[in-house]
Amino acid sequence: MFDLTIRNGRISTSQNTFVADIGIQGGTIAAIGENLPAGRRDIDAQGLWVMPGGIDSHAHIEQASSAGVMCADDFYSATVSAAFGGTTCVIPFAAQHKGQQVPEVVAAYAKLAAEKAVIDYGFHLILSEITPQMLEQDLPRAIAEGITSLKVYMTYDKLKIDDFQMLDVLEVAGREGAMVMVHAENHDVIRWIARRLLDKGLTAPKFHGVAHDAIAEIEASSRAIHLANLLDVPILLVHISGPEAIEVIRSARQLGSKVHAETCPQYLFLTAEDMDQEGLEGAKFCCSPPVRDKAAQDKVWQGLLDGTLGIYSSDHAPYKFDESGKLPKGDATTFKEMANGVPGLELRLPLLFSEGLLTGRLTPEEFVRLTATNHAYMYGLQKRKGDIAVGLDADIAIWDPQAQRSVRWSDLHDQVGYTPYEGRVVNGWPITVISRGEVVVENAQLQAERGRGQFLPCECPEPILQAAQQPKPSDASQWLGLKGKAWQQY
Ligand code: DUC
Ligand code: ZN
Ligand code: ZN
Ligand code: ZN
Repeated sequence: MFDLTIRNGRISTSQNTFVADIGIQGGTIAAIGENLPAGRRDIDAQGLWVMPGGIDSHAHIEQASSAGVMCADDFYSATVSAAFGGTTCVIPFAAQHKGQQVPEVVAAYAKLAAEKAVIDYGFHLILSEITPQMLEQDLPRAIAEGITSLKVYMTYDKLKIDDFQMLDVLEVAGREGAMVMVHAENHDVIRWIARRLLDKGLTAPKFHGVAHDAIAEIEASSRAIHLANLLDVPILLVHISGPEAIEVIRSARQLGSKVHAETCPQYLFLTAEDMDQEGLEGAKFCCSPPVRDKAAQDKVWQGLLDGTLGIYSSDHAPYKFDESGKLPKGDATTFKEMANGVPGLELRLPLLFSEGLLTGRLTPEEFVRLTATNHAYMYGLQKRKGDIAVGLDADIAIWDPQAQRSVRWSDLHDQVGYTPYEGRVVNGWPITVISRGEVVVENAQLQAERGRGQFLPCECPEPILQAAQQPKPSDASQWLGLKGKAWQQY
């Protein structure tokens, strides 16, 4: 007898879609088939869509920004919010601020998450101060202990690393088996445009978008790709916002670069017009890179469809719309001082389900890969998570495709105080959410205890393993410097 049987749902995996039952035993999927034996509990999923729970591999939780602004969500509210939106696994950041040592940073985040998370989680590390101790000891150890992804920034005064440091990080990552995630924007381009705008008294939120010109994103993306090429290691460019960077990535991939890329709901569902509002209201829509225009949205959809953008994460960056968050100087806050980022943990899946899946833009399998499977492979969790298959954790979201909701922040479960998607109508909603075989959300109620979520040590990311097995770069790659590296002989 199973612990739980889900009956007659329309199951979508990363590979196909079919009607069947799922038998769950001991937290994992024990059987998929027709007329399975009863469970201690049976869930009737007739007419409902049964999909893997989402993996959100980019979320800032209980993290202080480099400017010292605290996230509104802790590991409890963030993971509750995620669960209500059909996400059953998150990979937030353990963020090093300058002066901190990696082991203490990891221990502090691990403790917070262990006490509060209601769904399973891994971690990435954010590196802001690259030291010999970090490169020689702390990173190899963290990677061996299951933190196999490292985020670095090319912008922000207190986070930015230089190219020399990036090469050091890339070398360690390549050797030890970690993925380097890059926030690619050219710091000086942004600073230079911003100074010009501020000198003219142009301080409104919409000028954030003007300052973060797409050139900043293309230049830094290209530079990051070339630095990775020097060492022939994979990288992941996070939160790609528009066509220019997508084109850079697409052509680099064609020429043999091992570059992977992520985008987020804001780049599909918001535009620069949202930032252009009375007073400081537009700050609710400010993130970095900024949202662009309608034409850019179309290109981002294309990038998802053609595989250039393989990862769809929220980049949940939950800052309240007040002096504790977005507006450190109250009404006098300029675009340069606003905390950057938008919330999205709960709505990431419903938005894509409504606008991608139900509109026919994405197949169910594409939806599954973009929201779960690709994340699992990217971060070395595919033996546990990311699909519906026998032996995997029973992390499942059961969707009602007929449900319709008008989004209101007051119905969500984060602590941010607003949502940039207020009033938007979404079709389809995850009505029952299961984590390791336990129902955690049902009838719009949370059924999970604080702290039930488990830490997931991540294995070596699949793209790193693949890169190690790839044949030598082709002739076409020659101009990228992928062939014949003289310096490597020495
Ligand atoms: N980068 C992120 O990854 N998230 C929020 C803001 C930022 O700059
Ligand atoms: Zn970033
Ligand atoms: Zn800015
Ligand atoms: Zn982020």
